[in-house]
Amino acid sequence: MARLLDNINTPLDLRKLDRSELPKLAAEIRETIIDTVSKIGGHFGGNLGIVELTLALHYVFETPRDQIVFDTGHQSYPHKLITGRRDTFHTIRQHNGISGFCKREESEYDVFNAGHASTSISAALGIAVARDFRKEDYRVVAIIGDGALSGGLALEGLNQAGHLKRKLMIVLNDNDMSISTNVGAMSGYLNSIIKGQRYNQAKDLAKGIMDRIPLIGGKLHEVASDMEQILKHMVVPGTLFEELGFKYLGPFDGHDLDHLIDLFEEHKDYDGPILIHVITKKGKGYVPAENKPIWSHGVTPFDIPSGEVKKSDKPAPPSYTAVFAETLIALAAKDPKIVAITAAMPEGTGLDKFAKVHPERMFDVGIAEEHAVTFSGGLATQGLKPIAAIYSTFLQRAFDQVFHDVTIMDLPVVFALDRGGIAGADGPTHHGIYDMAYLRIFPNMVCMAPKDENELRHMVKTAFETGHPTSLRYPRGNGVGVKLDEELQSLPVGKGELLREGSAATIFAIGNEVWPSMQAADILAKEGINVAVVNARFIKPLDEELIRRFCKPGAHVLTVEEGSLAGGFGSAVMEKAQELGLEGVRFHRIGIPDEYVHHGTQDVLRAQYDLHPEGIAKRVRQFLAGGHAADVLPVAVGQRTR
Ligand SMILES: Cc1ncc(C[n+]2csc(CCOP(=O)(O)OP(=O)(O)O)c2C)c(N)n1
Repeated sequence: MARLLDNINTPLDLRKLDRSELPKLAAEIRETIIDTVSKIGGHFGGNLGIVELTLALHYVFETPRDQIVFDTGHQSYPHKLITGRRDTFHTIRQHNGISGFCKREESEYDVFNAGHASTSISAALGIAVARDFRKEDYRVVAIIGDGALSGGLALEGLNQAGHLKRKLMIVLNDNDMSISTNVGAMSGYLNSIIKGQRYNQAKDLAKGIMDRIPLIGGKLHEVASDMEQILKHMVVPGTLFEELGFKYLGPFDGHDLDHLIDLFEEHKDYDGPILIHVITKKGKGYVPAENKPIWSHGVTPFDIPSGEVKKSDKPAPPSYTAVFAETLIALAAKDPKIVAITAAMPEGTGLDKFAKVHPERMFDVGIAEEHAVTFSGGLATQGLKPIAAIYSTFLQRAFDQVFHDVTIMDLPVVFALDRGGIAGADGPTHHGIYDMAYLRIFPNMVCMAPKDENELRHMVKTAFETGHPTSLRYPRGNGVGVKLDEELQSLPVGKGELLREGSAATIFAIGNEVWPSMQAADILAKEGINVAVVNARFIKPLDEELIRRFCKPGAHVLTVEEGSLAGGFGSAVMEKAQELGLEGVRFHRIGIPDEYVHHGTQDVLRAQYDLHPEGIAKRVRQFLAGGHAADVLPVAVGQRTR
């Protein structure tokens, strides 16, 4: 049977449909998402939950003239399917395919790029204010999830929106889930609104009954209505948003297309800030996703009938995340002062496992990285040993808190930065490639990165012993497969490890680029080129002894890092050489140049930047042949890289 979806090239086509046809279209969209994501993975549950909402919005609002801003953007798949990306949908999150998030470069319907949470209200308010400046009259809608609403940025946006009173609609897509179950007082408040709805329904029923009592009914009703007003403010519904200056409507069933369309029709021209609260179900329409909403948030390929994840036949080494969590659990068993903090990522950081063993010592603060860091600072002032496990890219949110609330006071907070380096299919918003550059600049910081999962274990232990703010960054994915030492060791702070001697050149590598550098050295050795390889271990403090030893006049020194070249590890090595007065060294840095890294598999992207053994070997050859950019210190520190 012909699909309606096949004729929807833009929302204009959608608006030509009769309302009665929309449920069929919704079913086709769900089917397409399930089919595609089961094959190539991706964000899932949130997309299944937002199908009706997306259709109703595009049906009523005149997009792209009216502007719809999605928060985070991981739930934009239905939106993509009806805004010209149906035919490329199978490429979503694939190298050179369409993005898994909203992207202005991709479509005029993608109003604002995202990937990090809690931005939609601020962005939409900016758009609304610009519209008013230009005396135009289009409508602006922000869609935000209950998880994203826990972010400080969202609350800052609400605060100003309620104050400015511009024409702006916020649709709160409340599925009671962040990636994990949503946490915090705001989440509790939203739940109380939902319960309050039942309370209101009960009140309505009571009112109806009273109205039907002759004579005294009217009087009774007056009293009851006063009571209801008082109770309403005491107990609940929508009042927080109303106090903030919004008209609040809801909560409504976010899967009732007809009602959603009526609702948006009726209120689309409301002249002020309005918040419409809808309740949706994560995973709606696909039972395994409805039953396992945490799994369904972002999935790898799975079998559609059973919902079983497709496993690879090859046994894989444990993930860095798992090794981190197990090590932390072991350390915490011996040290009651260790407490762990996550910002809405208990599963992603492995702290869900920690929470099972030490529930009272794990704090999920919601999507609130800034708060997570300052909260950790507070814990540290009282002698606790906080470890904030935050993805490298999300810690960027808390740059000032690391500075102001931790490093200036030299508080021994540990930052465990998972997803350090190229993250893969989530693309530019999610690659953790700046942490070495943005953390090493702070006095008092110790920054390290393990070469493999075994070294990670020792670094977790070491991080608690430095007495300073300390970061350790490790990549997304499985470890190298090395043997894990039984005994945890304390590593000497600021000391690297010479892994291989060689006279032609020296590679200073950091973190997960150490073993690829060793493999590159193997490749080169077969060609008669012998290079030394140093596992730097520390980005800060650097091992001055090793730098002095290898940075001799005329020496060829390469640095390799899965991070930004600007300000990163290689820059640190060059700065140190200059500081030590080591002149005449020829440097070449391998890493991420001054551009955003697109999405794709980690392997493909690493190869693109010569961060794999063959790439490193190629660069060494080119460098030694003098055919590639090399800078001679201290004349210049800038360099071409590719
Ligand atoms: C700053 C930031 N921290 C963490 C994340 C990881 N993250 C992506 S989606 C998500 C949950 C969002 O929940 P919600 O807004 O309720 O949307 P839902 O998926 O439930 O529709 C989280 C924590 C992020 N994208 N950005």
